[in-house]
Amino acid sequence: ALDPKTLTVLVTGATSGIGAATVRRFASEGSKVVAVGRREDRLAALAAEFPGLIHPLVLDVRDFAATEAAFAALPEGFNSYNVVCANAGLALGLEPAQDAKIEDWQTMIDTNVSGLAYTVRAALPGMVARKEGHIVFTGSVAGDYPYPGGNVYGATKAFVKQFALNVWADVAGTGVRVTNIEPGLTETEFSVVRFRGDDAKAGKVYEGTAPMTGEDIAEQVYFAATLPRHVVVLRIQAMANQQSFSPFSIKR
Ligand code: NDP
Ligand code: 8X3
Repeated sequence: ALDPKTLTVLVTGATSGIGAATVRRFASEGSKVVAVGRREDRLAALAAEFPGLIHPLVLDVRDFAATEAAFAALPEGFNSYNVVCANAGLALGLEPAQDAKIEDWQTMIDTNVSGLAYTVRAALPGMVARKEGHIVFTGSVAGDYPYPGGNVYGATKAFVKQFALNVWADVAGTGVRVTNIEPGLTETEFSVVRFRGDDAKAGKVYEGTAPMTGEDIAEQVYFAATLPRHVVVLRIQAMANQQSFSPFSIKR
């Protein structure tokens, strides 16, 4: 396996959930981490946990010009990142398509599709030039399996899945690797965001079951990113032990 101390990991969506756990997983092994998110106070608190190892980067991934400029301006010691976790994303609402708010759809597309593509486009040339890198996407089981109310959210994650494979088609042989991590039920701030701060409603999603945690997913990211360089895991899909599929529904 790769020595984690040789890794510089850029993580988008580092202020919470899977991204924050990923930052901690790598930093606790001595990797350097560029931690990206919009909430500055969260990034500062995270950086204080691992003095000298974390570079906080306040950034909205929906802004390509800002993303490209910020990555190009990273300081010595953090500018030769060789793992990029394109993780920032969100679901908004669970209404059927005919009732969903168009603003919510726009925000999900802007973040999960455009923002993710911007992150890759801004980070990729440097890694290809350095002949060493790894893009680890956070997709979702929602990119494979439909569910009522999943409409645009699931479609953005289907984009992530195909985009990951298409990026791999381009970078195979350059020294850059690609992995799409596709989690199922994971308790983070995901549902609080989806239900606009309604903690009780968010809590019900995980009630009476044992969801995965951000740490569980970070472990999968860490596994894929520390494999020897001749190994590429293209996809990892994981569900909570008590999660499965629904049968087809027949309307009568
Ligand atoms: P959280 O809400 O806990 O974390 C989401 C992160 O994304 C936050 O750090 C947030 O930071 C960041 N983010 C959102 N919008 C932007 C933006 N415009 N610019 C920069 N950062 C942004 O949820 P999760 O940890 O669960 O979500 C992480 C990823 O995992 C998402 O892509 C999600 O779709 C995916 N996922 C989650 C699953 C789950 O069940 N929890 C299952 C499968 C996939 P800030 O607000 O500070 O900018
Ligand atoms: C998040 C998982 O099943 O809530 O991507 O859509 S799910």
